[in-house]
Amino acid sequence: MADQQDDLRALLIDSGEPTWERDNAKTREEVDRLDNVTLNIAVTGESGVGKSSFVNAIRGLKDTDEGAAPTGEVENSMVPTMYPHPTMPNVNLWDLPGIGSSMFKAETYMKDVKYQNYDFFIIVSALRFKDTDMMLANEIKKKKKDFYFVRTKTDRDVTQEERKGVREEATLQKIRNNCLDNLRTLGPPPVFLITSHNLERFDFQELVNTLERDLPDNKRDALVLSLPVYSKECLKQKYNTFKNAVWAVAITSGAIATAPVPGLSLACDVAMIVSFLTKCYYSFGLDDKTLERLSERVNKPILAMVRESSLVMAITDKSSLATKFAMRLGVAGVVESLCRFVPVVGSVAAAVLSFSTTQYVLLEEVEELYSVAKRVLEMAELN
Ligand SMILES: Nc1nc2c(ncn2[C@@H]2O[C@H](COP(=O)(O)OP(=O)(O)O)[C@@H](O)[C@H]2O)c(=O)[nH]1
Ligand SMILES: [Mg+2]
Repeated sequence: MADQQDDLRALLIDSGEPTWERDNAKTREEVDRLDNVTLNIAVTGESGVGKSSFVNAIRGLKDTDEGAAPTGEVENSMVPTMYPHPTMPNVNLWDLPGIGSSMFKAETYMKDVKYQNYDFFIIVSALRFKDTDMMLANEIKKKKKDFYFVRTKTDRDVTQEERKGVREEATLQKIRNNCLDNLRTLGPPPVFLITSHNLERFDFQELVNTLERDLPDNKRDALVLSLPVYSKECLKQKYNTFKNAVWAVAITSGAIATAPVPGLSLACDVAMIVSFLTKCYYSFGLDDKTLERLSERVNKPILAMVRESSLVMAITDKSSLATKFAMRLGVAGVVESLCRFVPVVGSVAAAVLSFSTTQYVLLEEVEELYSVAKRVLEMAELN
């Protein structure tokens, strides 16, 4: 990403406007992909294994929250239910019908659930490995789609085995080997032991890392930004994604500085910054709803601490955020207007100026949100 940024900068400085226009189209795509890419994740498996609980967990919701997938219910539908992400509407979780239900017909399941609509499948399994798990894995593979095998309710197994004096590591190893043995004919399949009741435990981070590696760039970013903040590592991944996107946002707003309308560049910069930072604020889990949920879960008063940050308060009240940035960028805006009087070289200089100002301001603000989010994790005692 840094190389890309340097290349674009060099192009800007050396080649003048025609190249600049072309590169701007490229960076525009980069900015758009944070907004416009859609990721559809299908969650499948037998009835009662914990599919709906998994869907809720990765949307950062408790089973009892408004909009959560109902859990502990008998499934009798053949229709996949879509659960859009509460704050990242481009990430959809699909709770597929349980394959243990009476309406299920093995031969038509994939067609009935419209398999072609999903980016990949998560097969959820619990307790014992079942024939249906294998059948599902085979069917998905036949359709040339990827699947990840998630063995959930691991917390229960660990507790039960501990009562018999078996250590956690040994229990995990036994479950893992059992899944791998059963799926062996499909090559080395990706198996992850998790509990939907606590994503920090076991292999959830490993699942995220694997998905990150497998997904194309645009889908990977959508996934990372949509996950709940359950650990420092996960927060850091989000922070890096935003930090890497800053140059694209800055360079796009820099292009607008070449427009021959005084004042336009400032207005566009501010709108873009407000939208970018608002996305960051939601992704870092700093909105009231998410914080209230976390406070309740860890039984600590976190919300008040977050409100001490003037940036967080400004984002909560969008109009004050716009004013804050209009003032900060205003000084640079004056210089941009002056540069425009010098043909070609002048407008390139204006673009570069706006690029660096915007980049500087954005990096500083993403950093502040990151530091607030880190303090939240510390208060919640999540590592
Ligand atoms: N201990 C524990 N219980 C779970 C876990 N995931 C789901 N459950 C429970 O298992 C039951 C069935 O879960 P549900 O998500 O409705 O299964 P579905 O039919 O596959 O959608 C519910 O009572 C859940 O609370 C988990 O990771 N750990
Ligand atoms: Mg369900």
